[in-house]
Amino acid sequence: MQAISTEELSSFKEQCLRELEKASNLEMLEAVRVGLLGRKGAVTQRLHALGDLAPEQRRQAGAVLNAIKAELQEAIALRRAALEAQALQEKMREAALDVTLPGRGGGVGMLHPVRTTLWRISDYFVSRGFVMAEGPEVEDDFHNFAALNMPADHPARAMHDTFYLENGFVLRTHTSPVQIRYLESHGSPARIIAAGRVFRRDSDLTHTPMFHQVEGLVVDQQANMADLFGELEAFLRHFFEDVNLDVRFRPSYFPFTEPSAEVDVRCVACGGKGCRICKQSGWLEVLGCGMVHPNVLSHVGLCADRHQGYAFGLGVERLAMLVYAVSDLRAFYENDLLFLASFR
Ligand code: 2U9
Repeated sequence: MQAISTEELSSFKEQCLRELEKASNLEMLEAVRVGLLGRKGAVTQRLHALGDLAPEQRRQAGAVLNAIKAELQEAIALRRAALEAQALQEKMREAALDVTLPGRGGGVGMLHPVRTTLWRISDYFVSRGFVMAEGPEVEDDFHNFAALNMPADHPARAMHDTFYLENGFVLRTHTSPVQIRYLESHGSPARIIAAGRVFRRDSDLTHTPMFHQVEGLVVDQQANMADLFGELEAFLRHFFEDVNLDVRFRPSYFPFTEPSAEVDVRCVACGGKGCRICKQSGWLEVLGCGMVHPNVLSHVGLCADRHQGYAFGLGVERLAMLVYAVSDLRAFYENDLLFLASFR
């Protein structure tokens, strides 16, 4: 066989290196490697063909070819490392998260109108020196009923549409048990308000099974009906933002107060002329109140001869409906964002 010239081997090497450079990804590089250094690759075939040469030429060409093979192996390794780094960069770019992107649909929340109303009411009474008291929503029969002068079989229990739980417990039907617990632990004098959720089995335009009450209680040695009426009139004029608002007290009945009264304000919708909201009466009932029944004082261990007290209670949703002119109480609890956002 004819000798292989140095020029030919050098141009073969250049050609191999150009092919290598054309490999733009790892798959192409592997194909080039097999095409050059694989069992039937161009370099391998040339090495096999050395056997046909005369010994001196075989030695010379063999040395050059082996040097080319080593150079190609090194070039392939370098190219593979570069392509692997490039592939990793691409993968990282694709998987990258832009943590500075703004979130989707992140609206700003707001207080529920019932909560705003409850806070307005309790803030007012706190400004009048009342202390906020709290208690459990699951109550026993004594604190929810018996201590409030409603012994078993008392007809007033039926008015409360109670949710009964196991072992004689109930979901509190009013916040009055909070005051009972407060009087049990603190005694007299007391000047407190209890505000929170109460539960009754009732649901229509003006009732939901869960609603909120704010109740107030003053117990000392001289609390009287005149103070009670004055306190409530001032509160209602503040709440409805009308310093001349007409307020009237009507005799009523509650088991836990004696005497008892219901409180009306001149209709804030029609000014007293008569409308759908006041059912043409010109007045809106907004509160209940009275002097704490002596039996209630006795139940918390206070001597009814030496202590007296007044109490009042209101439904927060009812007042919220009046100030915000909402006709269906259930709208407050349907989670309609359009309805709720209208109170912003
Ligand atoms: C104690 C003693 C007496 C709380 C009172 C009312 C009158 C009243 C209603 C208003 C609307 C309930 O939500 S409503 O249906 N409440 O009319 N509540 S006096 O009397 C008490 C409380 C605690 C120890």
